[in-house]
Amino acid sequence: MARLLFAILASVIALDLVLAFPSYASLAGLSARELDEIIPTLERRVIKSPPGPLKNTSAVLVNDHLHPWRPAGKDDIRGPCPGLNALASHGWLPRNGIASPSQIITAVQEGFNMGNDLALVVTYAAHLVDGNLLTDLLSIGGKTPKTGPDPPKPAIVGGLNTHAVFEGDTSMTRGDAFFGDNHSFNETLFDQFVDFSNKFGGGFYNVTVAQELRFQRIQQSIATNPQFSFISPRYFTAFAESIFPLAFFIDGRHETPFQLDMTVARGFFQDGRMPDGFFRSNISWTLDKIGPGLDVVFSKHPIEPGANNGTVNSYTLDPNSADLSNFCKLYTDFVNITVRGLYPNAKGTLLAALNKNLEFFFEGVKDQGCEQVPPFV
Ligand code: HEM
Ligand SMILES: *[C@@H]1O[C@H](CO)[C@@H](O)[C@H](O)[C@H]1NC(C)=O
Ligand SMILES: *[C@@H]1O[C@H](CO)[C@@H](O)[C@H](O)[C@H]1NC(C)=O
Ligand SMILES: *[C@@H]1O[C@H](CO)[C@@H](O)[C@H](O)[C@H]1NC(C)=O
Ligand SMILES: *[C@@H]1O[C@H](CO)[C@@H](O)[C@H](O)[C@H]1NC(C)=O
Ligand SMILES: *[C@@H]1O[C@H](CO)[C@@H](O)[C@H](O)[C@H]1NC(C)=O
Ligand SMILES: *[C@@H]1O[C@H](CO)[C@@H](O)[C@H](O)[C@H]1NC(C)=O
Ligand SMILES: CC(=O)N[C@H]1CO[C@H](CO)[C@@H](O)[C@@H]1O
Repeated sequence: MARLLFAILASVIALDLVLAFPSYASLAGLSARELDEIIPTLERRVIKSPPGPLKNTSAVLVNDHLHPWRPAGKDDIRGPCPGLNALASHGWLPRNGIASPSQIITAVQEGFNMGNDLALVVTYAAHLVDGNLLTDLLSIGGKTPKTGPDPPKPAIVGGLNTHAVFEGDTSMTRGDAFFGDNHSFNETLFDQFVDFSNKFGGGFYNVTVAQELRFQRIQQSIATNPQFSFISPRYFTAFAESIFPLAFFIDGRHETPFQLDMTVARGFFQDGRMPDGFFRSNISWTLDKIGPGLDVVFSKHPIEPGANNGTVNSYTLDPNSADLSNFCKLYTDFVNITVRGLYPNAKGTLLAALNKNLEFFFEGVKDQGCEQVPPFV
């Protein structure tokens, strides 16, 4: 009797999980049984191939009458990325913050002039770990709106959230996950961004500030976060995100490029808001254009991949992690270790969707001379 009751209870709980499963939540890390229960409830969508590069990469007005800023509504999702938050708050992405990879690639190209290869790499990397490969949807944030009964079940996490995979430590304006909130704009950290811009950039964020602030944030994480992790892929994205404000948040008609004004910076970081009359960059920021920027930020204070070992001030190098001198290892390890580790139980339609997305991800890196990892079987 007790067993029967238990079985009924267990299936009720499982049903709850299924009913509450949002269409954009990731299937990564689920057991074979959970996958069997959830997959049939999802409305599968045709996986669209990503768009190609922009035909015309000139600076154009992107804060235009079709794309006015509006604050996020109460059910709209926003997350740790000020670039994607801005695209959603200006309607270049669906304002609810849930989009397909193709929509994201179109939006980052048209809205900010991100190059096609960089857009493919970043978007599919995020989708493979944080998106739903069957519904072809990804949320740009971490919060799952309350669905189902009250009190809500523990939130099923969707969005840019898998810690140390994409979302990661040592952000400029967001705290480390160890301290609780890794998504929200943090005023104390932004004050430091301003201080450093005053001290090293004459009141602007420039390459010198990027170098010093990146190092400062790493030192702070080493000194305060016992679980600080700074290995690939986060290692790469942290350096890239130090350059992104200079590439993407500066008006494309600017006479003196690579100097970001503090009011403009606050608009983007805090509110996902482009300045009035904002023109996107007039440079198509491909991997080859952005890559040297990462090296420049690194070169001032070279610090190799590593992690604290459970106590603060214990940063230990990790020779197994890809570093800036080995971009293809970033790709290969991401596929062979990270993605494979998240989907040990993929079969059937999920396996097919996984391989299709891995193919699109490879499209982004193939010009870097990387060898394609064979499809999963
Ligand atoms: C193409 C798809 C993109 C994805 C999937 C993506 C994802 C992310 C994620 C997950 C983070 C948080 C990392 C962390 O701190 O934990 C982040 C940070 C950041 N992203 Fe994006 N991003 C994308 C495009 C962009 C674009 C187009 C811009 C600029 C217009 C941008 C600018 C930034 C900046 C500046 C940060 C650093 C925030 C900080 O350190 O405080 N991103 N992005
Ligand atoms: C590209 O777009 C810019 C800005 O809209 C425009 O002035 C220019 O004529 C376009 N170039 C071509 C070749 O269409
Ligand atoms: C913001 O970051 C500072 C410095 O890391 C931290 O002390 C503070 O608790 C954070 N504030 C919030 C609201 O999370
Ligand atoms: C950043 O600005 C400061 C102050 O004007 C200047 O000394 C420094 O050379 C600038 N850095 C770069 C890379 O231009
Ligand atoms: C972008 O605009 C700047 C400033 O007007 C100009 O010097 C530069 O040549 C332009 N770059 C491209 C690729 O059009
Ligand atoms: C962590 O690193 C510190 C400093 O290098 C060392 O003293 C400590 O023994 C290490 N702890 C572990 C658990 O490895
Ligand atoms: C990645 O995994 C595939 C399949 O297991 C294997 O053939 C390949 O050698 C691996 N590549 C690397 C660089 O580890
Ligand atoms: C890994 C981790 O701690 N993720 C957290 C990041 O911040 C969001 C929003 O506060 C949380 O929901 C996640 O759990």
